[in-house]
Amino acid sequence: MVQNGSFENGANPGLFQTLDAVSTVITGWTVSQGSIDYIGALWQASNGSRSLDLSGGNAGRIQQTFNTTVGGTYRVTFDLAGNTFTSPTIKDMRVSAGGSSADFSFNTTGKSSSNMGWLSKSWDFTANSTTTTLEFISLTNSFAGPALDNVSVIALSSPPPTPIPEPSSVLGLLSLGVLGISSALKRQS
Ligand SMILES: [Ca+2]
Repeated sequence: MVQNGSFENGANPGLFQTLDAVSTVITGWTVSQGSIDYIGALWQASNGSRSLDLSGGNAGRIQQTFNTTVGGTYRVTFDLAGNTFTSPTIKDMRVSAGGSSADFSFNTTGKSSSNMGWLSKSWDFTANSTTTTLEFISLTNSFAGPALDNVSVIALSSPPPTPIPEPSSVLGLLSLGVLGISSALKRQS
């Protein structure tokens, strides 16, 4: 449901490129607040060859909007690590969609640019609109923030459909109708 969730498509960032709000350099995504770093060769991605540092020069935010079903439940999965070049050691971030959010953190102790220690995270939300904006927000106001890659969204369930009669009960109704007609015919005769 998410376009370019691995951030592989967009102008080549080289080592890395800092993108300020409101950048749309990364296909499908908008840097909507602060700044982020679009990471190329600077460190090991979890998927493909590009990823993000959600803190560019300061705490940044990226977002993407997609179609959803009101009342449907969705699972966001993503890979989380952190920029190991400088403090803080613990990188904090927030994921938000459908009017709710969850916070995640990553401890960079013992990690490096060639051993990022990417962890898979997931979070579920219920859509409250026919379009939903998914946001990843850095809570680390530094130039070394949480690292993000490999975002995907899947639908877990749709809201209950309008009840329709089961085939068996349709047959039941039909047979009742037949009985009604035949008894009416009997009464006539
Ligand atoms: Ca990637």
